[in-house]
Amino acid sequence: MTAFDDIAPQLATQAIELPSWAFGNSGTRFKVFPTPGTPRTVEEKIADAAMVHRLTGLAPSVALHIPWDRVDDYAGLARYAADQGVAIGTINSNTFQDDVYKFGSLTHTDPAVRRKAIEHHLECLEVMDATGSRDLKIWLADGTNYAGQQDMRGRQDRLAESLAEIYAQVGAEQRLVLEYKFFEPAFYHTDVPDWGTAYAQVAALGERAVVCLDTGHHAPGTNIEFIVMQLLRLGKLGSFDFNSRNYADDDLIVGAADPFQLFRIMVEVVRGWGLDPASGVAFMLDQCHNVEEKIPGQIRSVLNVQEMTARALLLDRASLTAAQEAGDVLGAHQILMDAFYTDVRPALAAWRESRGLPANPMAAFADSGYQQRINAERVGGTQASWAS
Ligand code: LRH
Ligand code: MN
Ligand code: MN
Repeated sequence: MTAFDDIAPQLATQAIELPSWAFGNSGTRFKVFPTPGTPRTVEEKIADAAMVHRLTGLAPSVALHIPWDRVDDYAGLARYAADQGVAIGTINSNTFQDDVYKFGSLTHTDPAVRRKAIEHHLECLEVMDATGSRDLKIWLADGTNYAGQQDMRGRQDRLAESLAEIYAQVGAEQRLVLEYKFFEPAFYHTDVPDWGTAYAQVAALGERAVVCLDTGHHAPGTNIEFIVMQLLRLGKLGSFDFNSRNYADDDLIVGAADPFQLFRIMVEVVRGWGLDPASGVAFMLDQCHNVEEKIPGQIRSVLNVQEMTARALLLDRASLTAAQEAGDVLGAHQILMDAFYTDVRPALAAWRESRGLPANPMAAFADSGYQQRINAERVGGTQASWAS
């Protein structure tokens, strides 16, 4: 078995991006439970994210969602973030809550609607120029509810044209990241439902167009680690939106519903050199904390990813390969499970301390008084505009 000291250098480079919207109030379509201390501004969301980073050393950047996080001065916002010790990360576009997009955005039959949607993405690119962000992430709610409602082929063609127009404006150091999801809000067909469609669309664009894999966006039973392997193999895994799901796009804490699945995903990430910063793979959370406290929810999430990454790095690859090549089915499986069942928590706690971080970031947050302070200071926090 590989020793913890051998994997520590790789763990030290791990970075997990936090979504600004995880800090806002959110809920289901039945109820949004407000919580004390909820950020009222994007600056306050960034301050909360920075607290997660201070306690874990794992979360050096924050993803924004436009227009939820729209401000007048993005360069100023980036400076504010830097002062807090974090950077602005991925910029997420949003064409899923305006009336005009009822029948689609980049796929719409009406050129005027497509134009509006394209312009929105160009605005996001301007935000990225001002904040120094690398990635423009696009998730589309586009789709239909009834067979025959629309011409699926035409929509796919218009999507390709719209994306090409956006991609033409993506800077040399920037990337376009296309996220897929198999259903919701559309329930008959979705225009970017799966990794194959996302791959086909980004492959047609060029090198700086890649795919985002949101772990909650697959049908039950899907072998997600296979998709991870394939996209890494094709050089097209741009990013993860990590979360947990029991049913559909639940957006629960990553590693909570199925820790073994997160382990299997991280095993394929390691196997495909996706942890190497040169791979360009961005590890992000895309979660909502509806009933639990939000900052501890984010701390728990990044720690879950770190723990499963450590276990995946501890996998004895040489023995696994030998067992695989010898046709030793149960031996190979056992080697994988040995890594999965390794309790890395004590080693991680000691390692954190050796790096000047709290051994137990959850306890450190509880002891910090931060939550009490923001509860007193922030009155009238806003709801994240996205409820599921
Ligand atoms: C869509 C999605 C996408 C959005 C986010 C709020 O379900 O996963 O990433 O940007 O939720
Ligand atoms: Mn997502
Ligand atoms: Mn989602």
